[in-house]
Amino acid sequence: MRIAEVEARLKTSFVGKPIVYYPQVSSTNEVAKQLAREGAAEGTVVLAETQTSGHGRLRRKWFSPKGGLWFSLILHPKLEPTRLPQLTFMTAAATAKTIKDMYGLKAGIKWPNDVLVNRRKVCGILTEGCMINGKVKFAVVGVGVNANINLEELPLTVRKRATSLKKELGKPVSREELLCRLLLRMENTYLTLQREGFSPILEEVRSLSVFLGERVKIASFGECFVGLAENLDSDGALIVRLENGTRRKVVVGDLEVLSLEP
Ligand code: BT5
Repeated sequence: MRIAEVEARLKTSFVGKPIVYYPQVSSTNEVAKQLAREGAAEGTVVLAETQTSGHGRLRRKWFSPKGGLWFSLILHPKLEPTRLPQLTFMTAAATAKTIKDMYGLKAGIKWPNDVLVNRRKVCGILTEGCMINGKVKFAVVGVGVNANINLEELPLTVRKRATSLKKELGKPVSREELLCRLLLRMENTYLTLQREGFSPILEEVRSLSVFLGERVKIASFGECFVGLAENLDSDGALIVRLENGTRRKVVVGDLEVLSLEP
């Protein structure tokens, strides 16, 4: 990554100021949390070429070979702790829109934290918060975009459901340009969230969704069930209509869109 080029082209007012760059780290989220504890400013981005222990939710492994865009953004949001998932939705919307606009690819959001292109995962998002006395002291939003990675570097089970921008376009992308555009979109979406609340973001997520109106399988707290993904409630929880007609609200879980399975 040519950081000087990114710094020269970045049009944000605070996101990506500064970008703290490493050839390799354990996880950009871990480094960002440490910097935030030490007082790093809102907007600081930690970016690495590779991660040795990149992770997803529930400490699942996030494979981070060379060629990807692996970064974490430090924020100081005015949000109740239970509303932190709004940062994930905001980032998913920003990423899907950036990919659509820049490359004309059909990018969509799969609840709660994936961006898909052609039914396969191109990006995963992990938001972590640090709470003090019931208030959010800071949040770290980790973003992993399979920009130019070789899919052969992912294990077979992961590869089946994954893609990269390079694979979809048949040629590599400029990661510098992608990062500049994505950070600008994240900043604008974050400012919208802070000024106007979650509803404009929710509308974007709904319009970019690949799961609403679909038959889905949900895994939540060790339980599995199938139903129709009917809607998102005002907090982003998923409303599923079960096959017996009752509705269920899912706040945390994994979703498979049955009709979209690659
Ligand atoms: C996520 O978790 O999708 C969140 C991933 C966040 C990664 C970023 S990279 C920068 C920052 N630093 C970190 O340490 N993390 C963040 P989850 O929904 O739990 O999905 C994890 C699952 O995605 C794994 O169990 C695999 O099945 C799959 N997976 C792992 N690596 C992948 C990759 N490179 N591309 C597509 N899928 C992958």
